[in-house]
Amino acid sequence: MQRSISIRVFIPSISPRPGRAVRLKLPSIALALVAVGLGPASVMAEGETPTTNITLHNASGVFGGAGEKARSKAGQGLPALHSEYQAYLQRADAQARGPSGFRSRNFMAPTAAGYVSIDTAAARDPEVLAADLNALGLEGAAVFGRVVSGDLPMLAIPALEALDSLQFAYPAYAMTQAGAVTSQGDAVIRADIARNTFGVDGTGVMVGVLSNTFNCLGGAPAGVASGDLPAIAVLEDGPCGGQGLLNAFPDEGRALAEIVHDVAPGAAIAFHTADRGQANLAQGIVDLANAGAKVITDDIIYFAEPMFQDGIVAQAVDQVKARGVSYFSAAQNDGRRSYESPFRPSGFGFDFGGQLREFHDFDPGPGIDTCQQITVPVGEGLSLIFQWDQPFASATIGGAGSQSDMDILLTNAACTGFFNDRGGQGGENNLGNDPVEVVQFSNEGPATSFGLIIIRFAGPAPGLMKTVLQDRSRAAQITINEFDTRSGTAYGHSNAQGGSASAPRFTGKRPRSEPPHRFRGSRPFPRRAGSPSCSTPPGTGCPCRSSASNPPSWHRTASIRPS
Ligand SMILES: [Ca+2]
Ligand SMILES: [Ca+2]
Ligand SMILES: [Ca+2]
Repeated sequence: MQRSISIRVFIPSISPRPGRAVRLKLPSIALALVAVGLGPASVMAEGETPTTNITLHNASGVFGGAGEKARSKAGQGLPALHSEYQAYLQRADAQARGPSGFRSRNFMAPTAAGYVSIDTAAARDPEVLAADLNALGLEGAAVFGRVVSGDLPMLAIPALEALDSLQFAYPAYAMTQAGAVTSQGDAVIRADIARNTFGVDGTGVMVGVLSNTFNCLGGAPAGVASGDLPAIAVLEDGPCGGQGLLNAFPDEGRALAEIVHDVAPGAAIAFHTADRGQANLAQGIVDLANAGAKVITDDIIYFAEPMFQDGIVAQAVDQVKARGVSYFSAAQNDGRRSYESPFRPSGFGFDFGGQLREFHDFDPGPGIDTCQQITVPVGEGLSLIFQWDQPFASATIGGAGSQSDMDILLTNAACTGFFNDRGGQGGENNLGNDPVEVVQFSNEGPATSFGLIIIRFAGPAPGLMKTVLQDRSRAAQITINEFDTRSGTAYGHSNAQGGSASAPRFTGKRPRSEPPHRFRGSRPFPRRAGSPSCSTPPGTGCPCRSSASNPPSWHRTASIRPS
């Protein structure tokens, strides 16, 4: 059944300021009126009653029916994942292939053998939530602060709704940082020179490594035999055979360890998986420090880590830093694929439950443009993370969470129809939860031109909003065609107060998507430092420190793949 909701057009605040002309670009929704042929667009003055409705294709899938916005404890694609998995189990070939044969259309979904890695926030006591989730079959539960993470049977997703102990649950969307070059790390950071000059080789120091997995491909014994690896203490390995971005390249942990061994052949190495959610990564950082690691490195980002404050993983980094650990996290390769802006009222929006839900004006000038054009080539996957500068509920026990419900929605090029039936939309009810939305979309064609709209659905306008195109290599093919601010993309624990960001140094052929000047000398590879971040205790509000006042420490590394 397809339902739709009526979208009304308001123009309450477009009257020009004295002495200043308003250049009104064809507003997307006014365009929509014409495009869908539902009658003449009517532009109304403030106070008038809207009379013209338009219909957005399948909008009910994003917002629910009229009236209250749908609120589900399991969000960001978890219900869709459950439906997909159920449909798979009913297929004729599922019996033979088993749970491991399941492949979600959501290319980000962190699934493995019938389970999905989730991050959850407790409504009250995290230990009570952990017990409730364990009763639903959660594997590898980890508790850190307010967050409980682990691998949940996908069939148990509907049961989350009934848990009083649960505030919200999301898939633990994450990614490792892989490259195409094997271990040039030694020469790149000139460790060979340092060893000879200072007579050091890491003897007496333990290095902790966190990444997806260590020995799913089975190469560890050979690595030890060939001298590429020392004997490694594996505190916890990740699940093998996992799907999603995080496990696209298994055993990056072993690749990292091989580089560490090249650089510091005398150092002991310990590994802990960064899989199974943010709490497991945070706990793994602490566990490595407890095991004696004095230097810890990882190449993971969880997409829902806060951009504007220290989340639980960054808090774990800060914690071990205070104990004397040096922490290095890969800053990844997202260049400047980020849009940053305060919320600008456009005067346009739609009526939902009797209230105006206002669209963001992307045009910083006098014009108004509520539809940001983007190009997604056929076959490409879009994964867009959207956050705003309000407190994360998950960052602190008892925190109030987001005061506003902001949405980001992927539409057709004219911004008249949603694609929620083919991908994940950023339309969660965020009030009291984390201020984060994720858009996930695999373009099966034929269209390549799309639009993005940002909506202030409820609560005050954020002071700063930010999107990051967060995808390995594929994002280079996706272009933001207007109002692109090309802002910094390093966020999460690589931006923590206590950590240092590592950027891969380019050592091979230049990808055609990047201009040559970026690769001269020892410039860091594409990622630009300096997403804003909070300097105050999390949950108490979120004044941001700018990139200028928070210069990260940059360290060169090589790109990696396990040998
Ligand atoms: Ca404007
Ligand atoms: Ca536009
Ligand atoms: Ca929202």
